[in-house]
Amino acid sequence: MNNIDTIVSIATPMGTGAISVIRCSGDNTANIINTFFKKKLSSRQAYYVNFKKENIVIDDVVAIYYAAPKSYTGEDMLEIMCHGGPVMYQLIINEILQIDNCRLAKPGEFSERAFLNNKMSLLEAESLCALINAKTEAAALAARESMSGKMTKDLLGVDNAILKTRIQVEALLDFSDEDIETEGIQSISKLINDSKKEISKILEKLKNNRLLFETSKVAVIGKPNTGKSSLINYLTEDEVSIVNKKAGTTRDVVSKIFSLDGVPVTIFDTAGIRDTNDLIEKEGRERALKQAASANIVVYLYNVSDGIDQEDIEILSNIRKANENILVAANKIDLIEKEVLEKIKANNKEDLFISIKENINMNMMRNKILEYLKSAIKNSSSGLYNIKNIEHLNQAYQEIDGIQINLNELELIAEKLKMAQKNISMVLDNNDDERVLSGIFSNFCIGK
Ligand SMILES: Nc1nc2c(ncn2[C@@H]2O[C@H](COP(=O)(O)OP(=O)(O)OP(=O)(O)O)[C@@H](O)[C@H]2O)c(=O)[nH]1
Ligand SMILES: [Mg+2]
Repeated sequence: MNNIDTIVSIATPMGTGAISVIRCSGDNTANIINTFFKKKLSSRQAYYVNFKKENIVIDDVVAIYYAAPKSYTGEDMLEIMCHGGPVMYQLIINEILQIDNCRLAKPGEFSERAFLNNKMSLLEAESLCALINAKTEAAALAARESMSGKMTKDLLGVDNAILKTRIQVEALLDFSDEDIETEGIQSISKLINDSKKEISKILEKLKNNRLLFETSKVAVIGKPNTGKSSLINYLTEDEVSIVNKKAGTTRDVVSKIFSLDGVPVTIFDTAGIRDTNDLIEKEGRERALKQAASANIVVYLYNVSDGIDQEDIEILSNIRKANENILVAANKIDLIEKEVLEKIKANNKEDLFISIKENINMNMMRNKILEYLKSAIKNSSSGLYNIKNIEHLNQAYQEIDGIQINLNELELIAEKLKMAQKNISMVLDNNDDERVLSGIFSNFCIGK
């Protein structure tokens, strides 16, 4: 541990507040305590003390010393709670930085040290990162749960169960007694089914939670006057866009971030697409198509009274070239007779039929958007919910799912179980250098 810098950072948000917390971690912590408090602090006790530069009191503070290894980082640590405001904490930090080998911490460096000192698994560190970056309450709660190590525990449980199964399979390979074989195969079959169910449960949770940690993009596209701006206002419960009976109301792309049942979503309202000579409208149309290409999903609206015409088909095929995830919805169903609607529905079974104005089938709309988002993840989010983790677990599931329980296939069963375990260990692996080097810690905020 020698020659490692002692790192110093503000641990509370920048700006004004009643109290600021400064954190130090490293070998020189005791030196900092001696220099500025001129007394010994017992570990894990709060002291009300003066932070002094020579004999001048800079601030009266509460200080807690955490002796290694019983600290967040596993190193000697000190937390100083000084009076709030950037001037005071900066004064104190500047003084501490005068001590040998003390420097400012990089983002996430405390957690990185905690990880390197085996204080937390990479999975926990990643969950912590997800917690810090959570955009909605649901995201924060899900991150908190996985940070508590539950997911790690569940994964370790499956890993253990598969290992147990492998041992039974290997043992069976050495037997030729028929009774033992029948009993053994039954027991293996049960163990395999249990593991499959458990992996599937964890996988589902990962997929669901994953949506919470990235802001998905939804682009609303359609011809003029189909209700795009009305939909944005409805979903965001806000007057984001101007709604008007005049076609061509929206010219620019308007966006708003909101929580769709806890899932952070940025929704984009776009200009209605039609053939036009109006240069501003033309530009709006180009922007709308660009937005459709970069969104996770496109909601395509048409007016149910007009039906899907040639122009819609052309626009849709244009969008489809860049984005396959299109939820098509017919709006304004309040304007047509029930019997007519039933006929149109029968001919367009895939579409969703709604009335934004009269709030018909709008819950279905919200659920459909969420369902589409789940299967339309574009960018790889950070942390536990990384696409790679999902792929590894998926692979583990496939391996186990592919097992034929048969006495003549014991070697193949053992091999598939081994592969499943290998994939689970990729998610669990504490020493996954690639992930560490890819800078997961740099996504953390300063002071964490
Ligand atoms: N009857 C009925 N009218 C609706 C419904 N949804 C929207 N409208 C009306 O349709 C008109 C156009 O709505 P907007 O939301 O401005 O449509 P838009 O697609 O954004 O239009 P542009 O920006 O011009 O492309 C407004 O008068 C809305 O009140 C609906 O479900 N039923
Ligand atoms: Mg509009």
